Amino acid sequence: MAPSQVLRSPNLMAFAAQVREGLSKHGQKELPSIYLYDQIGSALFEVITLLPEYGLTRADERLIQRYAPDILEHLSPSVLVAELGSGTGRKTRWILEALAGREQVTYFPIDISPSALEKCRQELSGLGAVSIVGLEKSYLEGLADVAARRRPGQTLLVLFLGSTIGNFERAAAQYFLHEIRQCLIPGDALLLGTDLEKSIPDLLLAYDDPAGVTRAFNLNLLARINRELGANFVLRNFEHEARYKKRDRRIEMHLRSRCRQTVSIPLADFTCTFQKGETIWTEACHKFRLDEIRHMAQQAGFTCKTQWVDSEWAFAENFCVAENRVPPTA
Ligand code: AVI
Repeated sequence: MAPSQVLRSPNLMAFAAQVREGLSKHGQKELPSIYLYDQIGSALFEVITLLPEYGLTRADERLIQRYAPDILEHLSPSVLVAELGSGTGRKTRWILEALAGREQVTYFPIDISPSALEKCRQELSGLGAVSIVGLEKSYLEGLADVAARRRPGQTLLVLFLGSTIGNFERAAAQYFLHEIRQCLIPGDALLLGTDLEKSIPDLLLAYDDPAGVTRAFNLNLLARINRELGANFVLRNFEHEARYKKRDRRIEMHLRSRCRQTVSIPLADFTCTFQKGETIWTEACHKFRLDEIRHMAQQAGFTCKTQWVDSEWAFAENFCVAENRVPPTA
């Protein structure tokens, strides 16, 4: 792509600006984790969800499959379902099937990626009583859009699955829940998937699997910068590292420079030097405690009515209902 064309693409400009900002930080260099999920990164993430060491997604799906009827019991008839991040639709199917057994349902997957929305539509297209309306928007813009479409008497069920909330800093996660609540009315519901604290060796294996899929997922971020911003990262000069930060109760993914090296990123108009051993922090995956989630929900104006916990992999599905009062943000 010629530079003049590139300048006309706001997404690419934002990507270039954030790469430049993150890599010019003094101290810890960073890259935003959202950029892990291009077409190749999303495909690699799908493989991660199948790895025996990464039990998170299977736990999420088991809980949804098992408790979909209980979720329904909490919801009055006439439900609109909005999902933040469309995923593959595999887990959502259980909820939609259960709802479709009692009423016509409209499902709004919300995702900035058109290809993710298309995949989700393909996966769920066979469900008779479900209309799928994909919204190519940010989570909160999409949710505000769904809220504006609701008719009187309709209840909104928001799905935020897969512990994506864990990829936010804790304060940002709290703020985000509050923002979700602002789009809802009392009685609306949020189903929130959260990965729980577990043994550190298990966590390290989940994020540094022996088959090297997570390694490829992490390194693809540099490959993406090469592809889209014309950079010259030599992937072999970086190694994947997963660390557990006890104080923050999170896994951090890093890319460690194996040598002193200089990389140029033409479309970000930037050259970056790495020392041997220096890392780029690419993702944070926070782990939660059950009481902490109840507290976060309450601070955001929800009551956590039920928490279902998987018996094989410590993961919780939290069913939260919007309260009458929205507390002010801290
Ligand atoms: C998407 N997200 C919930 C995953 C996680 O576990 O935090 C992303 C991931 N990164 C490496 N493996 C999985």
